[in-house]
Amino acid sequence: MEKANWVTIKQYEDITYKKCNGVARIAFNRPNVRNAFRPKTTSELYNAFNDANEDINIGVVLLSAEGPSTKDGVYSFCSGGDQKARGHQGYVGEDGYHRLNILEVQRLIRFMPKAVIAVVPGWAVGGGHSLHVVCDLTLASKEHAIFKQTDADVTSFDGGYGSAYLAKMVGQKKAREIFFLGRNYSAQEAFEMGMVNAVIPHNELEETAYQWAQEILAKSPTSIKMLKFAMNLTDDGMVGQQVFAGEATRLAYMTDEAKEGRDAFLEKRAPNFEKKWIP
Ligand code: S0N
Repeated sequence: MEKANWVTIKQYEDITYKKCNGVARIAFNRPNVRNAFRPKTTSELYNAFNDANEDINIGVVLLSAEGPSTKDGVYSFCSGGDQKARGHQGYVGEDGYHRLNILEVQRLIRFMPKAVIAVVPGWAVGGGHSLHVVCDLTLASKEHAIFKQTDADVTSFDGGYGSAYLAKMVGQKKAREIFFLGRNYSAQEAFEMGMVNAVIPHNELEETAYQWAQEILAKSPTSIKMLKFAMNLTDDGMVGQQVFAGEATRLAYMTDEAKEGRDAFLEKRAPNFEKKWIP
């Protein structure tokens, strides 16, 4: 397969954003603080994910990270909320208002009709750990990836996908261990507990992620979309049902029956649905 030849789409401060052959790559770019996210980061992430979502030529998104740190050469995926941007009432943006909006980013990853792959080159910690959990797939660096939940060290708690959904993934006991003890887990350990799809030699990680994306891109877009939404549905309650049904409605609009319903209304006549109740 051809190697990735990334083209920068937009210059951001806290992230990089590139595209190549149907794949978008969004990467944290604050390696000297272990890629912690501040309000600016989450708003840039949302903006880039939204662009990838809207772009009909993009089928897979990689959520990755630049690095290593120029200070000490350590690799990181993301260390969660920036504790230096955290005031007494929460995370403070440049405008002085308290906001973080990382959960909006999580929801966009979860509900977008495209596969999102977390590419974890190093530390995945706190809210950074939650982000890898909410992605559809996770690939981790064999040598450098470390998974850790520090929420209970800094009085934060991801009560949704980061914890409850994690428990569905690795089991209740293991998820409680991860959160209650806050230990470090290697890529291999994370693989064995079911929250990582593959452990990849570090220098092959990015290229492997691109190849996985190309494999997915060769599949039926409708199948990928409906399978993602079907697997989400049972955990997402009525919102999951709404997202799945929205796509079912889009497919229904493409039938002769739907065309007849629309035409009959516009022509001010009774519709003739031919009454085919196919079981
Ligand atoms: C990542 C860790 C384990 C790495 O340890 P290591 O390798 O020993 O490096 P350090 O020397 O500790 O760090 C290197 C430099 O990077 C800075 N830094 C690291 N992490 C952060 C961070 N999160 N914020 C700010 N700075 C960070 C260090 O300060 C150091 O800088 P210098 O060189 O200047 O000294 C280790 O670093 C670590 O444990 N980091 C903290 C992890 C953490 O607790 N993160 C926050 C967890 N909570 C969240 O993420 C909240 C998420 C969230 O926002 C949210 C989620 C769901 C619902 C709501 C919310 C919400 O709060 O709104």
